[in-house]
Amino acid sequence: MATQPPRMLPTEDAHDLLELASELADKELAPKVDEYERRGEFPREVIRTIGRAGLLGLPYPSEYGGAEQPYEVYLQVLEVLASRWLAVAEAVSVHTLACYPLAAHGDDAQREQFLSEMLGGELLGAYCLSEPAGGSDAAAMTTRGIRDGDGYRIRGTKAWITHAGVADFYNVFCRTGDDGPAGISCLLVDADTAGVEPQPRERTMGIQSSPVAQIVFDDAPVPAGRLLGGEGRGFAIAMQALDAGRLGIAACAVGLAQAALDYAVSYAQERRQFGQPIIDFQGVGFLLADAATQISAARALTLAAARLKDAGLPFSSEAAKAKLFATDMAMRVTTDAVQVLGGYGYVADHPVERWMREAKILQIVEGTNQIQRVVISRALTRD
Ligand code: COS
Repeated sequence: MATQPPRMLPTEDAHDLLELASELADKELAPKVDEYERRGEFPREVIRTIGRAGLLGLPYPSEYGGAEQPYEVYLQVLEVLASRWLAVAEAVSVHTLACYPLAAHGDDAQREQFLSEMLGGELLGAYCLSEPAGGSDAAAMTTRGIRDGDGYRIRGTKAWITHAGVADFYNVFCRTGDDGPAGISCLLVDADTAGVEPQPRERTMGIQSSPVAQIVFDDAPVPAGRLLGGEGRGFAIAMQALDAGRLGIAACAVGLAQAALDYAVSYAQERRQFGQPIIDFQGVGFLLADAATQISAARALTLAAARLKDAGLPFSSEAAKAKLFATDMAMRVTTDAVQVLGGYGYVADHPVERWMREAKILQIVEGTNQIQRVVISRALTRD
């Protein structure tokens, strides 16, 4: 595509994976997105297909059915999926986030038991951190994991849970002690546990095919063997998972913006006013040039952060910068794409109005862009 620079991928394998993802996105995602979004139906079968194609466990160890790919490769696959169907790419990103606590902090027995099915997409995951009274101040959570015999009972309400009601397992961050972040633990909970009660779906502005709801935990019993990483380790696990997850959101933003640019460019080449294609007016051509530049910058920032992660170097602040920049960029680019189409951009006959609505959530999920600035500014003053 002329609107996109050539990709640099580290291996032949990565090239093949990206090709596979593009084919799958064209064949399985693009033809279905409108209908599923209109009906607000979660495409569970599509996610299974992505799993069977080996694209759900890309950054995880091959020992457990992952593809052991560098994060920079996983993110480029995510970008391609997002350019066809944001909700599906977000589902892959959230699932990848939900696999992190077990993959990185579970013991061998725990990994043995669940990880392969998670990475193969047979089990879909969700991540329960936020609560109705607070999402940004994650350490202020009040949901409790109360010691009960050999295990725990979870009591409280989690909010904004993507995949609520359709997930097979939930990572639940809850309070097993009173001492601030150090009192938080992470429990892996089966969705069909008694007392796990997904509430009615939120009526969202966009990505209607992605179910989001509160989950009430009404003394839900969880065996001690479902504690990941030890008591009191939950907050650090949650933050590490989010560092990586924020890069996933950045990649989704890049894919969404790329789709909007591609659409706006072809429209502007065809649409004629005053005797010429509107792209030949500098007002339109320069706007699209700025969009292309911003997309390239966001992609470069995202992949640079991923390469730090792949090299085992600290990347938290760079991930926050990528999430902040890429999602603000996607909001601007999708809004401009609507403007390029004029009145046609405002009606549902074209996808740009949907993309503009979808971009908004990316500025909010996995830490609002204000929280990204908190992470970045604190890093500026840290040794
Ligand atoms: N990786 C590992 N550990 C981390 C970490 C990270 N990225 N960030 C913080 N921690 C650790 C700290 O080192 C500290 O541990 P010690 O007390 O042992 O030193 C502990 O966690 C508490 O850290 P901090 O004091 O920075 O916590 P705060 O309560 O100030 O919160 C922010 C920090 C605001 C960054 C955090 O609450 C946050 O990210 N909020 C947004 C949550 C979010 O993204 N929600 C979206 C929900 S998922 S859709």
